[in-house]
Amino acid sequence: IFISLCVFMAFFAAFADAQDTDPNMGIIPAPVSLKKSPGEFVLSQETTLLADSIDNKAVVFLHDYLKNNANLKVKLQANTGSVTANSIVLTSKGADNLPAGGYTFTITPQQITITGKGAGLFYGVQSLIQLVPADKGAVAKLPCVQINDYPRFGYRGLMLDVSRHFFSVEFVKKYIDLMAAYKLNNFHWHLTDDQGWRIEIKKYPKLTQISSRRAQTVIGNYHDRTPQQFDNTPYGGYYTQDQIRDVVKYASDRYINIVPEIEMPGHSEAVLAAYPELSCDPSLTTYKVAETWGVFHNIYSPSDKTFSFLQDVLTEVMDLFPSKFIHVGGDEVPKDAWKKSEFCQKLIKKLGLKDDKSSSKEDKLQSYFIQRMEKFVNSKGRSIIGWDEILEGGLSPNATVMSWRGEAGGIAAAKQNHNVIMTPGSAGLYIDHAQGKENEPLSIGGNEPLTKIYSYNPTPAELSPDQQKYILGVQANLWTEYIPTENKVEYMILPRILALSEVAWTPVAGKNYTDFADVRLPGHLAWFDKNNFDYRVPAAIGG
Ligand code: TNX
Repeated sequence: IFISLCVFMAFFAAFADAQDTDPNMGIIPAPVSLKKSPGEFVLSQETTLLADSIDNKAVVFLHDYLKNNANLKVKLQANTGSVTANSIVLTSKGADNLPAGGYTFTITPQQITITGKGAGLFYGVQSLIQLVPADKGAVAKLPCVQINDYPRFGYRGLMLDVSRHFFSVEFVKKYIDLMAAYKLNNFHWHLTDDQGWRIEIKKYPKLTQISSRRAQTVIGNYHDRTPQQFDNTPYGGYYTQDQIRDVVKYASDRYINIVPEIEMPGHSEAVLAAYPELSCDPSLTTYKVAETWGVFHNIYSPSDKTFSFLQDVLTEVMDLFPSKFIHVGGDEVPKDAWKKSEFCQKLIKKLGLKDDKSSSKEDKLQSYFIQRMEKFVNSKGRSIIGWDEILEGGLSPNATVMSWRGEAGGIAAAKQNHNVIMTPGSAGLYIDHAQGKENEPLSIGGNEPLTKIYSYNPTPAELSPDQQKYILGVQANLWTEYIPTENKVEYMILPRILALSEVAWTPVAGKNYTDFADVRLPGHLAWFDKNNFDYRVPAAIGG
């Protein structure tokens, strides 16, 4: 009888396994390992939340979430050590050997236990939250499970361009909330560009008085060069330093670092409109905050005036943002203004810069520019990130490269033992591009469906395992030339950032597009519906 019982149980287990239509329990990004067991935990108003410390960020987050989103007011109590039935235990005890950002998460019929330190505990809470149906109230039944989880990459980024179009503090927080829900941890805030400067700098008031406003904006698809028309409407906006501090704290409460970007030496026309003395030709009176898109030829002069301006700006920026990384741009810098400038040519001679096969003397001048800024940033204990053009003319000694023009820049940088963040447009990470071929709202063009971003692997096979260690992580970018509204931001990022989160978090072996898109995603789309988020229905769902 015993043997036949065992055979039956083995058969039953195999059968139950084969029947498991949702092996990741709906969680996005898919955890490293998840084992279900029989039984369930009933979460209700009677459940107690026990924490090492009741003001821990993850604890506060969960308590607030249950109250505000699941209609469950659970008691919050410091854990005195005695095991209590019907409790959620959040603890960092026993978490010392977990990988950075890692957590374990166990549900038994008596107790939910999440073990993790710092961000790890917070990520465990995010996984739990995904199991609690929103607006349930009264009781939620959670199946028993044992999850061990940790991120594949330390840098899991999402960029928002607030220069081309400006977004309110309230909306930026919403963007940050979405990042937190999917365990993304670096918000790259693109704060300056030709079309508008968006951060208050006390020492240079004209940046907010003049550079933050443009007289009008081109309408229609400018990149297609269809006839240009303008909306004849002034447009502007900026964040005060108090608002920035508030957002930094909000993000940090969610274990999200904010990487501020101050563009140099290009994408700086808006600054030159206010401070033409920083340009190569201060006698010109035509500098204005740009009203169209693309690349502009007026750039900073590599003069002492410019360097002291940028150092002053970065000093205030570093006071506001605790981020180890400060992004200094460096992309798309046409060098014709430098070629024409007598001052630049003299400087090139003085520095002994010469054309060679791989770079022009002006490229080398850009490298000099970025290196000088890097020295300053490093002197404050921070590091720079630059777009991959900073490789041209020689990489600054400690710079991290954001590889956007394909992976080539990232590969070259890793081979030079430099840190890299992969964000190649060619892999679907330019989420300002359309999500399908037809019936999409006006966009810069392209066709970057969910499948494409999902299948990206940020560690190029051509790098050795040692070189792959320089790939800190991966990021998607939302440029907003054609994205003037909050709804459209949501539509462009959802659900693509869910695919991004799995690229950044889940080991390659744990990824499965069908499980992601057909099994787990629908529950998240329902959550978007409930919370009134706009999103793109992926083509694969519903036919
Ligand atoms: C290139 S990506 C840019 C941006 C544009 C974007 C449009 C990068 C570093 N620069 O200035 O907004 O293309 O997709």
